[in-house]
Amino acid sequence: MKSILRTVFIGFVLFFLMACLIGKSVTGIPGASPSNAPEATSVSTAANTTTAGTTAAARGKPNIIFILTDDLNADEMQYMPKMQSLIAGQGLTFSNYFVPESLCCPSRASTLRGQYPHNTQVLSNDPPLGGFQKFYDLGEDKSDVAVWLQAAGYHTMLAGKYLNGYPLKDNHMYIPPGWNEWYSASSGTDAYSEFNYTLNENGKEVHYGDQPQDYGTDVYVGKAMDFIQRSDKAGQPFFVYLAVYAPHAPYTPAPRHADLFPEAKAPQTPNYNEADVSDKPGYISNRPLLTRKQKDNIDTAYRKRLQSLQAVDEGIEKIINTLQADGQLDNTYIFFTSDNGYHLGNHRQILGKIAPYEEELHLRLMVRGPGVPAGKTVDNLVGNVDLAPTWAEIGGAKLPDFVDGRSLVPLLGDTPTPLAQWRQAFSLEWGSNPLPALAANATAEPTSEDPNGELEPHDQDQQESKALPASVKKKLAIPFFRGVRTQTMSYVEYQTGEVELYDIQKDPYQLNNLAAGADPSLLAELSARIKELALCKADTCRTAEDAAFKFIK
Ligand SMILES: [Ca+2]
Ligand SMILES: [Ca+2]
Repeated sequence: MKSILRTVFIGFVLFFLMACLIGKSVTGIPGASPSNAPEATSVSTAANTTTAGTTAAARGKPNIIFILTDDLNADEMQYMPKMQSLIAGQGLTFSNYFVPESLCCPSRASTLRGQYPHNTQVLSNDPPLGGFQKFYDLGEDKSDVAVWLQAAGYHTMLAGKYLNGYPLKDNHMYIPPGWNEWYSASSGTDAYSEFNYTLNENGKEVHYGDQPQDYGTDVYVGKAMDFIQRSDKAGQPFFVYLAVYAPHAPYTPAPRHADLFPEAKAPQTPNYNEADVSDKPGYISNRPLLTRKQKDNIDTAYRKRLQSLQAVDEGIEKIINTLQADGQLDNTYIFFTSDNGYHLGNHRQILGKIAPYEEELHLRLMVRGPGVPAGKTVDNLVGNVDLAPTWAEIGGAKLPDFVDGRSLVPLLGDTPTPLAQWRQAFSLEWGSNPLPALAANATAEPTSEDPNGELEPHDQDQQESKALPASVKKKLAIPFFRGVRTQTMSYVEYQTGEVELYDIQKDPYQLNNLAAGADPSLLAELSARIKELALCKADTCRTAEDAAFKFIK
């Protein structure tokens, strides 16, 4: 706790020093409309008098910046003091933001298309269940949020990680439609290490080596800053999709941050190395307690993860300074989140994702922008499927009929939609669609293979699993599941017939699976809702999500 406070404090001090040095308020005016005068006036006194005239109001449409981390969990977001002060502190924190599937490629496909994984059909990182190849084969890149925003007049750019499995094997310089500028690795998985990688930069391959200035996060941030300045000069509204690899394995920090957090240890939450797992499904209850070596590995990973985040945090400040200098800060929405969460010893899992627990699925979304009140929290149930429709509404883009999610614009102002009039249920998913047997066949075998395939560096869970005998490996594989998250409960049905029910308000660490002794009416209601959500499309998703529950007290 002390170290968190210290980090936050240092962040605030640096932030205010910096604000003083550049002689203008970086804090902006919370909730100011683009036409509000004071901020525009203060900006026009700065050196950029040529661009000051091209202010928000004249340009019409607001800019949209999306900053996406990779595998960052909600707890670790505390270690980004600049993000906390410059985005959350100047905007909203969505406390109930979820991803339906805690895995890179499915989450990113859902984000780009506004659809649950069972509708994008991108269900894993690699073919045949998923990967970029599947997204491409299904033609989904021809209609995603980049295409919609570009059609609405936006100058669009992607820097960093796209979908796992990009580039295509037989067309490795392919750039998906909708992107005016493109900076993504043209050489498979090498960008995860942050050094010695090659980018496809708008059709030209550029290699980055092993020098400090080649560090991936810094490079992507630099591309975004350059793009923002050029778009601003051109007088075009812009959409930036900045997807850093941090803090994904192998968790490489920038050299300047490699000595930070020397004492940090993974949070010893009540479910860390859970003592009694007899309530859990087999893939957890068959796990032995963590060994000393595994605990050390988790702590080392945790330190490196926190270190690797610091360049992202600095990048956020640089981008905000760039917007400020261009007079665009008050006309720009900035969204920050992660593609999925991560477990570090929770429920005896080592390091990884996919399982339907809070550490994996329950994230935070931070948003600042025109009219967004500062420093507030919104508790409505929202998720990655809502991002594309939100950006489409902000940008005045036409939304295709296939979208499952909903715009968050009604939640971005001073009077958000009341919880009772909002979504009551969110779908949780992992595995083939439809499931071969959804809670119908207790003997069905878990079929999850190696979900990370070769399309991203393996997490410790996969690495250790590889060395185990096949029979043990099978016991520890996460069976396919469908589930539902409500405001207060999490309910999951596995392909094996196992079920889990948690009261998240009473048991936020999911220590006591209540399924065995639960009210049969409640279980039946939740089970019926899962079946509706698992098969829903567009309007039928929203109907299934919005229906009130009778048996949740
Ligand atoms: Ca990820
Ligand atoms: Ca337990």
